[in-house]
Amino acid sequence: MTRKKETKIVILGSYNSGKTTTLENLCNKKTKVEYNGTTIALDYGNIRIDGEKVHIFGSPGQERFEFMREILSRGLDGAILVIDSQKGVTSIDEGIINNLNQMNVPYVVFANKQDLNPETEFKGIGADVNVVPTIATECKGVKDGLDLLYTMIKN
Ligand SMILES: Nc1nc2c(ncn2[C@@H]2O[C@H](COP(=O)(O)OP(=O)(O)OP(=O)(O)O)[C@@H](O)[C@H]2O)c(=O)[nH]1
Ligand SMILES: [Mg+2]
Repeated sequence: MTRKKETKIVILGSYNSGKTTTLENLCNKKTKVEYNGTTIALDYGNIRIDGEKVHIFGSPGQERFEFMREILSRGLDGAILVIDSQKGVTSIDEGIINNLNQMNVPYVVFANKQDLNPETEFKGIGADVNVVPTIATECKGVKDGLDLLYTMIKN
């Protein structure tokens, strides 16, 4: 019996950019492993889109967890890069973008914390990349952004 292919999406981005908050707003059932409010292993949740199961993994943002980002990114179908719009693109984000481009994986950028700084154009993000303005704490933009990524993965 062949198992139906399920989709794997990973949420990446720098420390404190809003990855866990984004995942919490996208998924009904979720698990997170945090210490003092920062992700130390992973977040996990799932959601159904068009009847198909989509697994969403949230990565830790701290630099020392590079190994965890690498493990979580194995076999991914698509990625969400969450950027703190106040801080812009960090060196960690640049590394993530390079990896995603090399792996030829579809991704969207969430320009998060729009309530603090309504900036959506960032140095280091190609003009061909979809940038979605989000306020994860208010659940604004995140579902539309996920739908956009899902469409990119399926096409
Ligand atoms: N004002 C504002 N605060 C936000 C927004 N999204 C997240 N935050 C806050 O930013 C802080 C970090 O959010 P998290 O979701 O834990 O960020 P993270 O990227 O998972 O952080 P790490 O796991 O440590 O890398 C929390 O205090 C959130 O409430 C937003 O859109 N606007
Ligand atoms: Mg987190």
